Amino acid sequence: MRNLITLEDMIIKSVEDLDEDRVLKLATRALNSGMEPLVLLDLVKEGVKRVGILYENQKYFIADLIMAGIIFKEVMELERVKQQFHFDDNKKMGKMIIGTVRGDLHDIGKDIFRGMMEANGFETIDLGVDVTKEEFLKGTIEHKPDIVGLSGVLTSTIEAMKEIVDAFVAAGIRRDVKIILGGNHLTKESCDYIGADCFTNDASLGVKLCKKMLGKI
Ligand code: B12
Repeated sequence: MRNLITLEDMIIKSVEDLDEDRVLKLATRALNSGMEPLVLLDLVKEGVKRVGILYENQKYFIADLIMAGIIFKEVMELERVKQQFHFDDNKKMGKMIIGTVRGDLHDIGKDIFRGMMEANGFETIDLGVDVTKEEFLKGTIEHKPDIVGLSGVLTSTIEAMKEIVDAFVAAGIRRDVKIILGGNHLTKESCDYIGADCFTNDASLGVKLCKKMLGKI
């Protein structure tokens, strides 16, 4: 147990230090010794959160944020982590369309949530990043999803998310879909302001909320 705690701390610290090689070595060692991929991703998330704080405090710069993003994506590419996201080919839970909203290029959290939805039997359509209200409307009319997922981490995405929900209301399709928001900055108040059905900053909880909204649990 003592060793496991040490390994967890080392993973967080090596992400914080942006030591790419060490992160990948430690992550591989952790997975080989039985760590759940989702636990590993939470540790990496904690590490990049620290990178974000160092950036805010001007100890790190934009190149360091880029590096944190690269490291996160490399961990997501490790075979055992990828397997976590692709075990259910029988997509009958429902259909979701998802994207990171206008003005925001952060896609790591979106990709994790999309992967977890797929692993839980949802068919997903990913519109990518910096997605406008017009693109969400077009995609929704074309694919007829049960759920629309709006992702964003920048504070400014509150307005972009509201624009999208307002566009759905104006087009008369708001009641045809459930809308879930994801991002660390979201609160109950912002969710109510945006007019979505629910929000979360935890991808696992997001999957549960989607199942609940469709009456699958
Ligand atoms: C990596 C990173 C980047 C990378 C992104 C790479 C990529 N491909 O995504 C790059 C370098 C591009 C980047 C750019 C910028 N970034 Co940046 N970035 C980060 C950093 C360090 C990590 C983000 C991340 O991936 N976290 C890990 C993921 C797993 O967490 P997550 O996104 O929250 O996702 C989880 C949940 O929210 C949820 N979830 C996510 N989406 C969805 C969707 C649904 C539907 C559901 C249900 C759930 C869900 O599930 C996920 C797993 O649990 C954060 C720091 C931080 N604290 O997050 C800053 C941070 C987000 N960035 C920040 C800033 C300021 C910027 C820039 C403006 C910097 C600049 N001056 O250019 C630009 C903006 C570019 C743009 N237009 O988007 C600020 C945002 C401040 C704010 N309040 O708005 C942060 C918080 C750093 C800081 N502390 O200052 N960034």
